[in-house]
Amino acid sequence: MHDLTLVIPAKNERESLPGVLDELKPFNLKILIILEKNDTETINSISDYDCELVFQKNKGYGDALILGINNVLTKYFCIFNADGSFDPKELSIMYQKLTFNNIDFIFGSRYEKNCSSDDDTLVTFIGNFIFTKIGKIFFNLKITDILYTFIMARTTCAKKLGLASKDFSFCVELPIKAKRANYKICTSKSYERARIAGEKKVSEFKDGLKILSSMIKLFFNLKI
Ligand SMILES: Nc1nc2c(ncn2[C@@H]2O[C@H](COP(=O)(O)OP(=O)(O)OP(=O)(O)O)[C@@H](O)[C@H]2O)c(=O)[nH]1
Ligand SMILES: [Mg+2]
Repeated sequence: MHDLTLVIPAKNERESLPGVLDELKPFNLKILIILEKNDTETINSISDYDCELVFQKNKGYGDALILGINNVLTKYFCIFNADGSFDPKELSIMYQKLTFNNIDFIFGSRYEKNCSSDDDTLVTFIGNFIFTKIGKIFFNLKITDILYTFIMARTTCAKKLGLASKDFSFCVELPIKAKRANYKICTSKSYERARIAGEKKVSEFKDGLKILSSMIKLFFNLKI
């Protein structure tokens, strides 16, 4: 996986990120951590690790991911969380599927057969179900877990999507735009672990409303 870069957005993850990087060491991947310059606790917690830090000029999850993707120099990248919820063992399965079948975007899923999540709440489960259904009905998206955002992709394709969401609307903007651009999409089974420590950054209702509003704008081709 020499041509794969991990894009890791991080916000106040001093308790989790060092453990995530320890677990990733044997895979010897290029790693970009995208965070705010004033997040000194997270920055100090990883000062001994071999990874590149990319500092945000703005704030937000989507802002971090867009900046990260724009800084990727390898053929492929994968969005990877800083909280320990993604299992690095799944990377090689996704990578093989992506390269062998010439896929452009592969979306991890917690809701296919033999998949699960230790991190889901009832609200996130129901929210995700509804947003995934909206994706299917209104955007003809055949993915099974729209909000998970464990995505491995061909870098050139992602850079062409014109992604603009600064917030968690990124989770729906990317798959919708990838589908509209006719890229080759598939899913990969995943098991989401609980975050190692620290606080969840998603505010279920506030971010849920923002995501819904972005989906409506995307449906009507309005600027988000
Ligand atoms: N740079 C940056 N990273 C963020 C921001 N919000 C979230 N993240 C990171 O994005 C990843 C996903 O955020 P989480 O808080 O884990 O979201 P979640 O998986 O829905 O919530 P949990 O149930 O707590 O796992 C984590 O690595 C966060 O540190 C942000 O505003 N800026
Ligand atoms: Mg998480």
